[in-house]
Amino acid sequence: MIKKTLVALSAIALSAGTLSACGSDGGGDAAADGGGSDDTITMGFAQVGAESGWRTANTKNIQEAAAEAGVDLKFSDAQQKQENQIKAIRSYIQQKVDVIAFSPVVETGWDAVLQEAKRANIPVILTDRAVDSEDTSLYKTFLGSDFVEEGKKAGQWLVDNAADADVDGDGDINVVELQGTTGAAPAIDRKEGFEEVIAANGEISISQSQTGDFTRDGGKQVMEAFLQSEDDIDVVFAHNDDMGLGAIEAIEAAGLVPGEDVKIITIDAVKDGMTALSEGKINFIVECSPLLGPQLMDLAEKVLAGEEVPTRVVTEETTFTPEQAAEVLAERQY
Ligand code: GYE
Repeated sequence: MIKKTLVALSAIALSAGTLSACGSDGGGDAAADGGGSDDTITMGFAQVGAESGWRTANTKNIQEAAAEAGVDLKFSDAQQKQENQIKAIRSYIQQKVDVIAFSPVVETGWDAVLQEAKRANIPVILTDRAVDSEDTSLYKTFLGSDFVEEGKKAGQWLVDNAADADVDGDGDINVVELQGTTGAAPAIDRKEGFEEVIAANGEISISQSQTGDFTRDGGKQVMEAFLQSEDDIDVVFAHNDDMGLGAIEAIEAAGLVPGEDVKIITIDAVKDGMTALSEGKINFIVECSPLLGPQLMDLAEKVLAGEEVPTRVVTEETTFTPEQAAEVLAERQY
């Protein structure tokens, strides 16, 4: 535990009699009382879940970056449930970790637990997803992608390739949308960015839009329903690769050729998505990097050392066509 936090915590311990037993047995559990008296940073990380290839890569990267930086990481998986994330954060507050980082499953409903962290003097770093709290003093910084920009890049590809995307040649480009988790920042923002850009072309419209919860299975089921309810779908815009991969299964099961009979645009660029892109089953992927671990550890160290950090750190990302995917596939780590 770092010294600055120790001072703050001892003030809390004094005012809260129940905490006085902490570490008093001599052989106390260093992890339980926040890491002991050395300079090791203890971080509590409340992850969303394991819903997608992106999330798996993100978790692995954070765990590896913590080990590399010598950060004592306490990790929890909320199985995509906000109540589980709130419980995990409360337990980190109780354990008196030095810093809490989390990727909020949805945008709303965090103020109460973030107030609790603030009262306990534990800084919070938002990782990957934003909260909609008006009180920005509830967190130190937000590290992650610009999801509106990602949605715009996806929409721009469609506008630029509109002629090709009118698969049935009827003059209308009929798009179905597989949304991410309802209420999640990437679902809200990707939709917004995409809609803003496609508005430039009056022939492009979204006929159906539903959540597939960022999972492969969700994408497959929703796509099956879309295909049953209309037969002139030209384009699928999936908010992540996994849902796009699920849609490919549904399209193939319906006797259609993904990437040809139905164009597919996704976001993430994980290895399975890039493989499908290089095979022409997906037509375009907007990259969203899950490799946030090293920057997160760096920000945590700075915040705890009392250094100024930017309130927003945006991840740098690119886009991929099938040809570009084929070129980088061999080196893709995740
Ligand atoms: O795109 C999706 C994951 O929050 C950016 O969550 C992340 C998203 C990512 O489940 O695959």
